[in-house]
Amino acid sequence: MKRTIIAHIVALGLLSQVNVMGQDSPTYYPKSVAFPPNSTIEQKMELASRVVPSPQQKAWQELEMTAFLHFTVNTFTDLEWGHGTESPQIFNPSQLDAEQWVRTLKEAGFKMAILTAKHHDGFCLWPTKTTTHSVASSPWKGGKGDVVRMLRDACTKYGMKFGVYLSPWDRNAKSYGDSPAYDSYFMEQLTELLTNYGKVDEVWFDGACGEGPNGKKQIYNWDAYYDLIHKLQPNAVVAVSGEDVRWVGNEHGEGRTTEWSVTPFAPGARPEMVKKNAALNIHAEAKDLGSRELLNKASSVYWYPSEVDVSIRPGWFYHKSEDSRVKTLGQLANIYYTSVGRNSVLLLNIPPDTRGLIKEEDAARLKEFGAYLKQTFAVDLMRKAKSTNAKFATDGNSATDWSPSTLPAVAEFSFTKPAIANVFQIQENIGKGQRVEEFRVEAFDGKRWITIGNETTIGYKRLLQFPTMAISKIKVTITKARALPNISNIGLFKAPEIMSLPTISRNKQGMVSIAAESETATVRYTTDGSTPTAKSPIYRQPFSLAKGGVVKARTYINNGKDMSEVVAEPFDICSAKWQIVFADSADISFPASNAIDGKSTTMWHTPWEGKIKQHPYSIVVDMGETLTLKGFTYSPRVDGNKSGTITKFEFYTSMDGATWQKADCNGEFANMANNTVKQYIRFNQPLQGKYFKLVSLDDVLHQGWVSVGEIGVITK
Ligand code: FUL
Repeated sequence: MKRTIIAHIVALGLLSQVNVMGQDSPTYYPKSVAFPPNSTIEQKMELASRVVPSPQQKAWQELEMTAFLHFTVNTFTDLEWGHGTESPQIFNPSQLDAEQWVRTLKEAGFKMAILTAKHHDGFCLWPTKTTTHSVASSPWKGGKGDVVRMLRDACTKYGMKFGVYLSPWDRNAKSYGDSPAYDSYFMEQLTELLTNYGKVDEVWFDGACGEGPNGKKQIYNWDAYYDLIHKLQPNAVVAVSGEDVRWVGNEHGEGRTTEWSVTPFAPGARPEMVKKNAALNIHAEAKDLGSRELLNKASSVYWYPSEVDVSIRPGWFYHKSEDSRVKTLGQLANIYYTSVGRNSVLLLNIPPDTRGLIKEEDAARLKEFGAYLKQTFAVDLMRKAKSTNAKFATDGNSATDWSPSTLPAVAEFSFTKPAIANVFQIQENIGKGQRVEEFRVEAFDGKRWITIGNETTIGYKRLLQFPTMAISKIKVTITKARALPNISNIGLFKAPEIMSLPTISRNKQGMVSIAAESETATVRYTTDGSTPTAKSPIYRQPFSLAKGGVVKARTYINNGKDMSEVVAEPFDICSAKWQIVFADSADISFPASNAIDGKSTTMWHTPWEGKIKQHPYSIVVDMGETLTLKGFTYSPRVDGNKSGTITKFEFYTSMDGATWQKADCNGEFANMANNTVKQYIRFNQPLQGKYFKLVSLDDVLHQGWVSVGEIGVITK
């Protein structure tokens, strides 16, 4: 409250200063500002433009790349969320080497390592005095080990920043749910971590809790937690359920294209902040966290920057079954552009395995990723550019420190020798706030101006990828800002192009999309069965193929010099006219309609908890027209989990949905246990029907229930 009153007074003072003097005042608001009552939107924008990061938030932002290490009993039980009942006996890494973790991370360019000192299962990776549920009760190093200490020492040795993840939700602690008792247990754990291990740079409080409506209800004393951290580690940032660093809102590695660090989204988990956000109807996942409309409704804004947390594998913890699903270089590069390149800090998780080592596959990929970044950003081509408009840079000839005095503001540069580039970089001086709301980048290829980006926010860093081109002039126009902006850097780079296979998909309406992992690659395709060549059409936007056909595509990089293999995707009739007539049952999150929605990532899943019915399960689809079926297709779920995947089945068609003919075919999806891929089942005799019915008889894990990614028909 005290802080709010002071901010009001300061804010009013600033407003009169600006009005009277009509000039730029150097007043800044570290972390937040409250708007005086009845402020106009212009006054709010002016104040918001002067909110700046705390010194630790600024230092954190400049790290750009940080790493997560998810490691605990889950590593040994193959689970993502432990139950809290695991025996400490199972924790026994055979070769744990925290120096291997830190060396691997450092070589790839990471600046901080954050360890799950305690995940939701409550097992502590350090010999805490608060519980016996820790490494001290494990056989590892005869109960004398301390993973936190080993990581701390390795970080010190290699000059890496160090952070701790301590899960507030604790499935093991007896006191969990008895709020004051658990608060003191939790704070004792925090105290140990924040006093016995030297400097801690980030404290990560997860917001997750899976207790459900009948679970334990713990009311956390956030005020006390935050105070304790400020006292013990005043330079640490507190993330997610903390007041310094905001969760981006997803776990797949994607920051918003419009990503505001100055936002009405109130930081942390204190009840008054939660209330403020509820009143504005905003949450971490909200699309808009900084528009003028939102600011107009808000009473304060905060410096609350985004952190993008994502795992290098599908899961957060190590699972042997995911060794072949380590993200590709193309995927990691994309994550970099959509996190660091979108005004966020990347927090990439690399989970150590049961040996206590970063697995060879992950280490090799990190090495490639580090080399890719090094090569990309080694030479800033902008250093060779000349500014062609005097109004631009302060030293007349560089791409740094541009503080225009009016808007729109244009900065134009020319190159004596064309610059071959595919990545554009722009940064605001966040020491003076985040201000730009709209900007445009155009490049002259010797013949015409080509728009590289028509974008919104910049913030600490914005990267734009574009197909490799020879640039003789480049122009940046800032069209809209909360206040006159301060650009600290403009850069231009040539990233090595990454070869990747195209992925071809078709939606329910029959529109085909083709994607390459790398935005700088060119995709060429055919629909007539021929092999795509350098003369085939370039894929630019989705096209219709409702009645089916074969799409063949390949990617080209390095100006067409290198090409990928051909990927072919056969499509039959699309499911635009289809409707579910009947499905035995479905979990509320996995409705039967997901089986015919054209999306392989969604699924129909029948209930799996409590007393459930066993096979057969059936699903009946009305195709909206009479077709002659030569077979059908079954796509299993694609999330890596095989549960519910059908192995034995029957298939029927019907003209009226009442009398059914059974298809004459092999009733087994073969080898599903080892290779869960799309199945093409052909009938010995074609069958007519307006309806079809798939009946399950068994599933791969013999659990008795069913999951279906997608069902299709074969008419060709
Ligand atoms: C989530 C947790 O539930 C996951 O297990 C993981 O730790 C991730 C970083 O946060 O909310």
